Amino acid sequence: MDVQESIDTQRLESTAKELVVEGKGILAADESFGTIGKRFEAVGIEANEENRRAYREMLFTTSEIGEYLSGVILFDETIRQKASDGRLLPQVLEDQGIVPGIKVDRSTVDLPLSPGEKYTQGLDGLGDRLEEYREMGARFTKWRAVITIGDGIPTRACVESNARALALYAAFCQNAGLVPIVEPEVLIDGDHSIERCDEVTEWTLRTTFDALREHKVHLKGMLLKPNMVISGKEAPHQSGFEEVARYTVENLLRSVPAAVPGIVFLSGGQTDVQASANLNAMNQLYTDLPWELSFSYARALQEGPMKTWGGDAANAEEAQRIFRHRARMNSAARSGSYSEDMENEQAA
Ligand code: 5MM
Repeated sequence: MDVQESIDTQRLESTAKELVVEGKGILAADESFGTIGKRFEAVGIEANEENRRAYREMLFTTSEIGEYLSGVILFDETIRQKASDGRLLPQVLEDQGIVPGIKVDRSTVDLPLSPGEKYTQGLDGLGDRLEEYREMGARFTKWRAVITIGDGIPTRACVESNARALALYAAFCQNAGLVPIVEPEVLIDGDHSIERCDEVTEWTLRTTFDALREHKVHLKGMLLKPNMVISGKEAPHQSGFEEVARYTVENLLRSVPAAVPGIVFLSGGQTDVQASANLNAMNQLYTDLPWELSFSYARALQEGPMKTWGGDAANAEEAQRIFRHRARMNSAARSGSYSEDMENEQAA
């Protein structure tokens, strides 16, 4: 039997399309214990289970948020938690018209014998975990690989081992009827130029798609979550929106098959306004692309609301207003209709 006949390709394709529907994008709320702990600590929130639950309930119950978000990526703890009214958090999302998804990697470890490089683990037992998540209402998944630019790195060992893991993950997910979001992130950390980021991103994407094809992944039933092609955070020359947009889209045109329905960027340490402006520039400059260009931001959607909420229920309404505004800005960026004036509307 043809492998494509053994999986429900139609269901995968329609979920993938739903996630990149016009005007909507994805919220990544899948920070693991360590990551959310660091983000909470930075704004003075105590990292405990109740605060993580209350914070995510605050985000997910924001009114009108389903107009701007198609999906939310959850963490294992979150998919099992309930809102104050007793509904499970995935149900809260469904009630907002948002598709629940789940991060299924088990974070990065140091790549052995490769100083400065990471490998993402989590393939063992993945098939069983996917069955459980599907029963809990998840319809899509995410796995993040990390590629670091530095002196003599990335190595071929790092790029190829992570690409292989991403492809195996995607194959497991499609086999379980879940749409995989494949996230190979080339980090913004460092003083490298945009040209170096371009080169490493193309190598990473080409290697990842070679592996996806080898594992017979149905490209129409997956999404890609890449970094934008951008100057290193410490680079002396910082590229503007138009340069980032052109480098990124030209790179994707060379590296990503047209069969992939959508590309949902990570924000990777950009400011929230920068992430909106860069996405907007891409959609303004390029209007006839084979895939949708959308967002799957964590920090660039959450920075403002998390700081304002600060662990105090009294601030929830204001935090939700800021969150709704940020989601609306990125929704506008999807069609190239975002502008600085729109940012100022909030301040007024
Ligand atoms: C790169 O991180 C992903 C996108 O977030 P940004 O928009 O902030 O770059 C994000 O989904 C990330 O994978 C999660 O926050 C989980 O990270 P950890 O390291 O906790 O698994």
